Amino acid sequence: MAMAPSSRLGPVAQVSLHNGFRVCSLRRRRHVKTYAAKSEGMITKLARVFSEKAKSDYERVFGAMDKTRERLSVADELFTYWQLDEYEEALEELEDVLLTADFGPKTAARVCDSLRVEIKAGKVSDGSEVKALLKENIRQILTAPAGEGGSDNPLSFPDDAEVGTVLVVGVNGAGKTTTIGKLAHRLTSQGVAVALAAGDTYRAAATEQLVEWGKRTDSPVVVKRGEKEKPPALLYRALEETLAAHKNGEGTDGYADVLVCDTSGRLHTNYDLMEELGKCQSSMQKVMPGSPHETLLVLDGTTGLNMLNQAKEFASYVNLTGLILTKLDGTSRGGAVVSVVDEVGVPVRFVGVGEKLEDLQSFDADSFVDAILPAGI
Ligand SMILES: Nc1nc2c(ncn2[C@@H]2O[C@H](COP(=O)(O)OP(=O)(O)O)[C@@H](O)[C@H]2O)c(=O)[nH]1
Ligand SMILES: [Mg+2]
Repeated sequence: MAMAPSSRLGPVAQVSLHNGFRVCSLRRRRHVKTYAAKSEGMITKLARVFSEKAKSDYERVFGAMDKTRERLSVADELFTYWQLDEYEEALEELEDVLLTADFGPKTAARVCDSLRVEIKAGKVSDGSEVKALLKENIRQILTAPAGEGGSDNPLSFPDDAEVGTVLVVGVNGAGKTTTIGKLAHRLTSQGVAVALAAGDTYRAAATEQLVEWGKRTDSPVVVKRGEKEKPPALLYRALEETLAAHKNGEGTDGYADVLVCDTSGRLHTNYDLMEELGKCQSSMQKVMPGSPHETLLVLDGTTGLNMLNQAKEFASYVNLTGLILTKLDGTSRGGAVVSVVDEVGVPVRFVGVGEKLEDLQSFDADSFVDAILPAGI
């Protein structure tokens, strides 16, 4: 649906002119765009953005998992003195160790049950092999939702999508807005143009926070227009404007390859607000069928197994396509990641490992498993 130019430019220009970053943003973006080959499709661009970061991600994830690794290191004693004829007792102890790192009763039992089956079948003979098997079982849980042959790319959009759309949801304080800032940083610094939508309309400070991230990452921000505009209406307008700007081509105000939408934090137990989230999703669908392409649930890793209830609840209102776990840098409850994926069946796409711009890492199951259970006993 075409928009009158004045309404398309309105809110974006207001914010940017007021903060004096619009002019600078366009100039810099043009520069960045020359770096990303023009013929390069968005999918290829994204694949490059994320694969280039893979190596440094590993070191950061390893560092962030210190506390969880420490908890699980108790299991190394079990593996060191492993005796096949006493495996039942050892498996019970292993289950307890997994519980201390918040693997959750269901997942801890499932992991140990499958070890038991393989031990009984004579597939392992010593502790180091049991540890390797444990790691493989966890890796399988983490990779199962994406399926074999699933995309390695933490964000995927249909090849023919003019603009990729991302809806970010979660409870208050989970880290949504910060994560959006980090994500915008990663994308824009590699030549992917990003626009942000300030869908958290209930608190003025929330919009200011996102506008600040817009400035830092050179991304235009669509903000609430008038007192009455509710999140579903704002996201509708944001997507419409972004599509219109995209049609007009690079250099147009609000031009973006990817639109990332913030939402208000809501308690997963608040029925009305959760319903509204469903409306946010459907208003984006109305503008662009198949949208939002990614609906990412941000979960605060320090809350451990509480994440599980939140994830189940959000999954019943919106079509979650991925999880982002934040604050893993400050927790020894990292095992909860495994239980959330196991029980909710949605893959982890990113992990937050600090408050800085660079502290958002693509999630890789192998690196994660190595970080919580390093090689050697
Ligand atoms: N240590 C750490 N802090 C984080 C991380 N992500 C977000 N935070 C902090 O968590 C707090 C809440 O973040 P915010 O983005 O405002 O949450 P929102 O309410 O979900 O939008 C802020 O103080 C952030 O700096 C992370 O990965 N690690
Ligand atoms: Mg926020």
